[in-house]
Formats: sequence, structure tokens, C-alpha cells
Amino acid sequence: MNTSNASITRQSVIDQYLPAVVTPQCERMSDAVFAPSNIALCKYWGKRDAELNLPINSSLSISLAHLGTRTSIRVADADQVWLNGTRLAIGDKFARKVIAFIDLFRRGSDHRVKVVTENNIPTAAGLASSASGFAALMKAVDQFYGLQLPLLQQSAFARMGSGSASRSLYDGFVEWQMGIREDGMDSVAAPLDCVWPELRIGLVKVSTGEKAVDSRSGMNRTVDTAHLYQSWPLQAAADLQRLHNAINAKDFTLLGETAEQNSLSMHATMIASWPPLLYWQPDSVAAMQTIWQARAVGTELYFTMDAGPNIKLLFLADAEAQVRKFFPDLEVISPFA
Ligand code: 2P0
Repeated sequence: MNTSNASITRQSVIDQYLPAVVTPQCERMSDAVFAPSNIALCKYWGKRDAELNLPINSSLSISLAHLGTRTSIRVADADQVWLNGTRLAIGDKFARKVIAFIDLFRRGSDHRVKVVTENNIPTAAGLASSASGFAALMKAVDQFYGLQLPLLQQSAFARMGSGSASRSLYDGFVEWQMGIREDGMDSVAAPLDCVWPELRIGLVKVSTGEKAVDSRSGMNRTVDTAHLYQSWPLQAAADLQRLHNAINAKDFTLLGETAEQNSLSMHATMIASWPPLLYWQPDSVAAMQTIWQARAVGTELYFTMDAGPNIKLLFLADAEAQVRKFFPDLEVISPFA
């Protein structure tokens, strides 16, 4: 399914939009910029181009307000990446990805950088820290080099760092259009014009440990080995339309049902891969059963899951007390607060 055009690289795309030489704008540390994490209600699962992170389907997410990543960049004697107060080793996978991303923008200018990044969400626990991480890095790069790129271009470039980062440039509901261009410059995210103050997201933390198979490997394995994956683009397209209808009508039942079915459909394609890919742990399944029991006794409560064992609850403000009876330790986020 990967139809990559090998001649188009991330660098060749970015080169079209930047001056030949860029210069750091400030010797002192730039202001730290923030990008929120996001949770997809219609998931991004499968790439048509692995170099550019071009997706097989469009997706729709909700940003997590104050939960996300804060990043700053300054000139330094040697390239270095600091994550949550610790300087990462040169060979660290995350540090290499960050420096590779900076390299896309600094060609022609001989300087080293210190990147300082802080997550207030558990790293690599299925709470999409790479999304806010690369969105914040893109914003910091834009500020550090004084690029003043339009947000849609920043979304396209952040996507090259991590697909879901395209959606983390914005608050609220965000749609990432898959696009059709080979260079991906129409594969960008934009916010939806809708505010839903009563919407709540609950984080049920099953595990905050590093996961065995990262999303990138997981989606490639699914696309390459699961026959069931063929039905995924149809499911995603239908769900995207249903989510638009739900958001426009503020129909929470339709929103919750669609998000839950979309997530379970994505996981079905993973389970049908070879070797099988099952991110669920026993506590994940126990939480699902609690949610279904809550619904059976009249609590409007739905869930979504990403490439990890954690459960994200969807409910409205007036159900919060009821939901807390089932999940007493819940962390609740108000995306529109
Ligand atoms: C999503 N996920 O839409 C889906 C649902 C995980 C499951 O976007 O390879 O870290 O860097 O483009 O963005 C996580 O995938 O993957 C993700 P890459 P990314 O939120």
C-alpha cells in the first residue's frame, strides 16, 4: 500500500518553501512555545508514504488543552536535546529524531542548537507525546529562525516529524485531510469552527511504561500483513462524516458511538496483523467492560484507545459525578476550558 515516490524527500519538500540560508534570530534562548497533545476520534492508521508520513485516511482529533509539550531552542556549542530536565545521550532515538528535524531547517547555516523540551504527559504511554512534541518543535523552529510560516505549512512540516503532530498545532477539534499530492503539501490539518464546552475527556492510565511496538512499526505491520486492513479506509471515511454530523449537531451519542467503533475497528486491524499486534492489557479490557456496564445502566460514557493500553473516556460535564463512581482515580480534561 506504500506508494512512496522515492525522489521526493522531506528535505526536497521543505527546500521549496524556505530561503536558501536561514539564520538563528536570537542568541539567547527563544521563548518556550507550547503545543497540546491530541486524541483522535477518527484515527490515523496507515501511511501511503513513509518518508513524508502521508496517511491512507483523513483523521479528526480533539486537542488536550493544557496537556502537551513546551519547547525552546537556543544556539549552543554542541547539538543537545533535553527532555524533562535530563540531557539525552547522543544516540538516544528521540534525540536523533529531534536533531534530524532541526537539520531539515538549518542547512546553509553553521550553528549548533540546544533543544529544551518538557512534556506534562507520560512519554510513550499512548498519550501521543510525539504529536505535541513535534508540533511544539515546529513552532520553536519557526520562531528560532524567524520563518513566520503559515500554520498550514507548519502543519505539513510537523507531520514530517510525526504524522499526528500535524493536528497538534491547534486547540479544539482538528481535521487532518489526507490530501492527494505526492509532495504532501495538501496533507495538512486545520481546526474546526466548533466549541463544545461540556465535552470531557478522562484518562484511565493502565500503564505508563514504554510500549514494545511503536506506532510507526505497528501501522506498517498492519498495512503490510492484515487483509482486514483493506476495509479500514472505508470505515474511516464513513466515521469522519459521522463525526462532522455529530459535532455540527452537538449529538454526543453519535460522537461517542462513532469514536468508540472507530477505535475498536483500528484495533481489529492490528489484531489481524502478523505477528499479531495487541496493545491491550487485562486492565484495558476490564475498563472496557466497566464502560459497557456504565452505559447499560444509563451513563453516557464512551471510550477511545490509541497504540497503547490506556483508555480515554468521552463524556459530558453533567455525567462526571456518575463517571467518577466507576473510575474514582480519573484525570479529567476539559478541552474547551
Ligand atoms: C492517531 N496514532 O490518529 C493514531 C491512532 C496512534 C493510533 O497517530 O509514524 O506517532 O510518527 O507518523 O503520529 C500515532 O502515530 O506516527 C498516531 P508517525 P504517530 O492518533
